[in-house]
Amino acid sequence: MTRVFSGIKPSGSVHLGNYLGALRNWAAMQDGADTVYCVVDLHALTVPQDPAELRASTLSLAQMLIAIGIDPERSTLFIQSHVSEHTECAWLMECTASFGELRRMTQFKDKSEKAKFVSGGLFTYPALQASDIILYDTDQVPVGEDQRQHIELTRDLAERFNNRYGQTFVVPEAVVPAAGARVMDLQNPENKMSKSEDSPQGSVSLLDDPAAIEKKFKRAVTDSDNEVHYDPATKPGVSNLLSILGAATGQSPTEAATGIERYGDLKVATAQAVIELLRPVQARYHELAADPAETSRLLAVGADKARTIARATLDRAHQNLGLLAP
Ligand code: ATP
Ligand code: LTN
Repeated sequence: MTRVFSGIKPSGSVHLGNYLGALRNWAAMQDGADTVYCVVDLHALTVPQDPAELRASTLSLAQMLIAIGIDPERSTLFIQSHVSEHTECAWLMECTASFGELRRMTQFKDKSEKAKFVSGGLFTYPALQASDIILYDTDQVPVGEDQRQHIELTRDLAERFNNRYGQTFVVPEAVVPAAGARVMDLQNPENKMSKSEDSPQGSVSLLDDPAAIEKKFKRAVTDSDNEVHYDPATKPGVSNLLSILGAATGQSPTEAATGIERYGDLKVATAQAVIELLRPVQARYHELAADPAETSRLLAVGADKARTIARATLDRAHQNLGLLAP
């Protein structure tokens, strides 16, 4: 059976880009594949975190994943720091990656240019991500467009390790959705919608209430030529709205434009589609948030399942590397 793995950071509130670009696909892939999903809390540590906030957002993100349809009975759902094999394997991947390769990662370049403090972890982050993936003999990794380069690196590292030490890791591939793979910020449509960027008006949280969603779409930045058509290069704002409307209603962005003539109508139609898309997710989330002990229990079961798989892979890697067995 195909093994699927993906991860998401507890670095802020989950937004529409996360949902359309990745999470919706995570839920859909449960039919017909063996799915493993992880809240990658260690990845959030590349920048300083407030301890109480990190703890709360890790639990709340796990509840959000269940709310969007990840079924802890069918999928293995766990928290990265509960399975220490991830950091152990990260060292093996750091020693497999070259300095030049890590330096070429665009996420590192973007984030390090903006940050006041650039941690070593921000640089080696893709080695930890590669470990997350290869520990589970992963075939497919559902992610948004921005993660393609990290999955390419993971493939290169797995292949290099296998060439040096013999067949050890499965070489994974990225699965990027046709629609919604890169949702842009509503205020700065040249930038992707992001959890950790400070752009509350540009980012639609999955927990925003209908009034807030409507307001954000009504204020979305467009352009001055008043023509509703899809052309991301010259009309980034309008094209982003069409992509969102299309992804929310199961159409291509061009199809979504049919019959809409005014920007105001496009904004209202997109807001309505998003409100309807999120309504059931929000209802389920609020139910789950009322019972944190049950979520913790489910996550402990998930961590046990994950550890069994990860340990076997790491033991195989140690053996092939020539590390002396204890
Ligand atoms: P941060 O802003 O803190 O880097 P993020 O919003 O990019 O966070 P992640 O936890 O890094 O979120 O990503 C979780 C998943 O969501 C990944 O698969 C990523 O590709 C996808 N994703 C993130 N932002 C977008 C976006 N704007 N459009 C589509 N997919 C996205
Ligand atoms: N780097 C990713 C999050 C992430 C991930 C993973 C995604 C960490 N480990 C493993 C897929 C598979 C991000 O910034 N979105």
